[in-house]
Order: sequence, then structure tokens, then C-alpha cells
Amino acid sequence: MCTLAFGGCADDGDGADDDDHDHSESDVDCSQEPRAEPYVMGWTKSGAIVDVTFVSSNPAPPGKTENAWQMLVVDRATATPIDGATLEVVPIMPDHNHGTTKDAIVTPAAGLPGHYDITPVLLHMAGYWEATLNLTLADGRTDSVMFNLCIDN
Ligand SMILES: [Cu+2]
Repeated sequence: MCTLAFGGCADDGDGADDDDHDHSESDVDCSQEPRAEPYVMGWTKSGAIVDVTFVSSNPAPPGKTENAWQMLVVDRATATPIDGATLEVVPIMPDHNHGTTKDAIVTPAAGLPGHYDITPVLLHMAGYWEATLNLTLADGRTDSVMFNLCIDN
């Protein structure tokens, strides 16, 4: 039995990814989720080295589906767009101890300095998600930012 108690859902030991949540999504009310921030174009999170900004989301706001995001990465010190970075997006639902079931592909957006297309960001369940972006810059430095968002049913 999987509950929403602190610590999330225990693994049932079958070795499989637990996609068979039995907790309800129907009572998700994002207006009552204090951990989440509303999606807006231009939503920016700062790491130690970089600022990462939502240029677009399709759909907008992000939904319970395969989302296509475009992000802008700039150097915080110089406000210069950063090309040549390696990005990885890791969405998790901390209340349920699970991630997503699909890896997003990240590609530099042609002709747009510092812009990266990230798709599909599969948020397959309504509720509170934390999408962490791990970045490795061309010079080997690493940074990360986290977007805290709620997905409506
Ligand atoms: Cu979940």
C-alpha cells in the first residue's frame, strides 16, 4: 500500500518502476500548492553560475503530457548567453518518490545563442513536480537549477 506519508511511497520490491500509483490525482488543486510557482514566460531560476529562463513551453502552462520547453542559459556574471553546454532535465514528484518515464532530448536551438530545446518533458501525473536542470558548461563547470511547478489535472 502506497501512501502520501512523509518519505513518499516505499518501493514494493518488485524491481520495477512503480508507475501504478494508487493515489488520487482528482483532488489536485494547484492553487493550494504553496511549493509551486506559477508558470510564466520569462520565469528564471538562478544557479551559482547561470540563470536559466523559460523562453516558451508547449503547452503553456506545462501540462500533464509531453511538454516541449525552450530555455535560455546565460552567465550570471556577464549576462552572456552560454552555448556549448550539456543540459539534462530531471523531473521528479517528491511526494511520490518517482521521476518520469521518458528522457528528454536537449538540442541547441539553431541561430539563437544560449537557447536550448528540451523535449519531451513528460509530466505524466497531476500534482507537484520539481524539474531540475543539470548543466555542464563547455569548460567543465557544473551548475543546476530547479523549477517548482504544479500540474493540473
Ligand atoms: Cu506521482
